Amino acid sequence: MSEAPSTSDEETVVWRNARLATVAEGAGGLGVVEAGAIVVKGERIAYVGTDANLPPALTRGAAEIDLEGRWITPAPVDCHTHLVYGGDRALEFEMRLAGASYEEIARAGGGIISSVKATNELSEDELVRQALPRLDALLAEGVCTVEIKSGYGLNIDAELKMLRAARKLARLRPVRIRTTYLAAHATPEAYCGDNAGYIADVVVPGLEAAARQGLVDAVDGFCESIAFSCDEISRVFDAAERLGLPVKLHAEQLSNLGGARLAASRGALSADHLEYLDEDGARALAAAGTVAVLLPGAFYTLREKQLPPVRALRDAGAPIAIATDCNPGTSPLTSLLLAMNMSATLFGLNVDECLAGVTREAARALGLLSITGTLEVGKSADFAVWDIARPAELVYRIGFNPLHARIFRGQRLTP
Ligand code: DI6
Ligand code: FE
Repeated sequence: MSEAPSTSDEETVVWRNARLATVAEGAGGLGVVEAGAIVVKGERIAYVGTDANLPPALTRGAAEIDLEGRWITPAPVDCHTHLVYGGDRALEFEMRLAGASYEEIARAGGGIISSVKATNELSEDELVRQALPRLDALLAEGVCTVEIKSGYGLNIDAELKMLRAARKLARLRPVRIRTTYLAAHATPEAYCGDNAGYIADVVVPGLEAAARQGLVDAVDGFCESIAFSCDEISRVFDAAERLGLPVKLHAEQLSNLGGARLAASRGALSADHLEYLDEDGARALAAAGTVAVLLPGAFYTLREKQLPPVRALRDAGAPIAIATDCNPGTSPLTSLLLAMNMSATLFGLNVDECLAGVTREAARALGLLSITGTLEVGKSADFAVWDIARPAELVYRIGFNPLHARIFRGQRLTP
């Protein structure tokens, strides 16, 4: 995958007197460079290293920005969101706090079906309008790349509408958006539990339409006893394969159906949630290079007790990413900083794993590692400048945003 190349007459900017966490693979830990500098030529990174070694040929006539010792990291990537949806579920939350059960809430019109109703009722423009504040919250923390799923339409027109709304966000804000088709999220009530019928009538033809219209970058499904079985998801993955689209999967969130193994066997980009993953599953992910995406916002909101098997993932050598899972039901979270803190405090990830999890590994989970996710020459100049004394502060604080500047494709943007 490539983006427009830089041309030689483009503006050059030198960001100097900075401390860098390059997060480059093989650099060891966070790839820290003290007294560092980054040279940006047009949209791309042309140099990453020490201030002292800056090549004069690169910096002649360049604009200079003194960062006074601030830290630069790769721009965070939110690799799993359901950011586009209609309405909210605050009332349902309130009912739950008052002691209502899920059944009672569903009978009162709550649950995922209420988000489907609200999403179907809105126009594309209204969906965009409701999604913008959530996107802006992510961007305010330096995020430059966001994955957005469909999955609250559950009919072909509404799924396509969600994907168009997600793509439109990238025309309204300086951000890279990747869209994922998730019609296999729930089966609409009218199908009375006929998952196979829904997949044949809606999920597969909708995917073909989305691919024809160039609206989709990847295909996802919800593999769970309350959603779709491995066999049913396989039909969706077959269609993705025919269309040449990469796959990913919500797997092992509430039980172990072997979804992660299925995802790995299909060379999936990622398997997400994974609280109930077993050691075999962790080894399968590692062997396939499928990224394990942890979603602490859903774990927290659902007051889950089953922790994702972080040690098994580490031992197997599986790549681990972190995302918000921003959605109206189980993770109304729009902060990757908080997701990092939760991953450390709830799941036991260390600082290096947290920071790599929202940058390098999140980019890998989207198939974008050649473009973004680390500070390396040739990549898109997507980075965040922070008012911090050490990277641990990004993980340690709760509800505090130390962003100084967000740089997307070489453009400095106000937070
Ligand atoms: N995993 C979840 O927890 C949700 N979707 C998913 O794939 C729930 C979505 C919702 O309740 O709106
Ligand atoms: Fe999700």
